[in-house]
Amino acid sequence: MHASAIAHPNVALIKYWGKRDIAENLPAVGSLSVTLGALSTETTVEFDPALKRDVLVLNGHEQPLEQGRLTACMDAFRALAGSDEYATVTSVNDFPTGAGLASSASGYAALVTAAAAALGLDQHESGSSPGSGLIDVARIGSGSAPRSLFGGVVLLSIDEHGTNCRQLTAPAEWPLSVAVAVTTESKKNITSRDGMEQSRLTSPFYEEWIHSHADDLNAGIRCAEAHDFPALGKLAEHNCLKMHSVMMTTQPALLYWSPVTLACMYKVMSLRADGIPVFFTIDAGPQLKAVCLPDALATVTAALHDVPGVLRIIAGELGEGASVADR
Ligand code: 2P0
Repeated sequence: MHASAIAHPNVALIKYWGKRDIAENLPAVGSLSVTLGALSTETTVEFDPALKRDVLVLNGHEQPLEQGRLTACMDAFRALAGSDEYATVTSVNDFPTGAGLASSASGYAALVTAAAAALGLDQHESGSSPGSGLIDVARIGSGSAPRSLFGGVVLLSIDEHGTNCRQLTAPAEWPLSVAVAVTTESKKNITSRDGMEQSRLTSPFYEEWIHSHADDLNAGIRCAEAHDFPALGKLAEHNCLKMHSVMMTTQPALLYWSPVTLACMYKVMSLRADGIPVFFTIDAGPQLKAVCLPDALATVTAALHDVPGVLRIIAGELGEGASVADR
């Protein structure tokens, strides 16, 4: 009753910030993302009838089960699987955890993939894609996690039934590269979960963010389907800055950028002015992600590496969806 799975984090180009339903962890808006092949989480789930509760060991350290997040996800999984056993979940990230690099997305995607494999549930799902049950369970763990179940360019949409998620383009179908400029290895002070609720309650721009989001998402889908890189870049930077304007006008302010983040933004804009196909996006942390066409990756990586304060660059191609590593 154990299995391991590997999943990659993802970065949203059309972002999610704010919830429709806190108890269900249902995002207020859909999102469009790319899966990052260069970063990985490996998670092992071992069900054990002797356990009286779930246990989480993250990067070698047992964790307090904060906010009941893991428990809520595992309870949803047990309901789906018709099981009542608790499990030990052992997860390792090969990148900074809780620092705006979507470790919760890859973590929960790997968790549900491993848990399903441990119980043989994945063999009942149709085809090779995760079924809607697993998508909803991953979402209970983290609103961005369903996206990491898929590779390439991924769409997460919200409707009256809950969460839907699917691949828009496979990595080989539309090859893109991503360079992550790591500006700190530290954990952020405020989690996305708490931050987005504060934004909903206090930012004067929150309503407009929600109101204008469907147009951004639909335009993003059209760009991905047409493989229109320049149009996707313009839209993604606009959507990113719109989300950060909501964050900055939250009370107390959520200012996730550092001076190094800003310097990287200027660097990306100047590369683009020189004809390099690249755009930036930034999440709930100071790391900058530069998305580019594969031929530009070496130039983009070198340019960001030279920005003072950048600690290192993690660069690579788009990754595949979560997969079982061992059972
Ligand atoms: C995103 N972020 O779309 C946005 C952009 C961060 C900024 O989804 O509460 O860790 O677990 O659903 O998924 C981060 O939020 O939050 C996130 P929960 P999650 O990628």
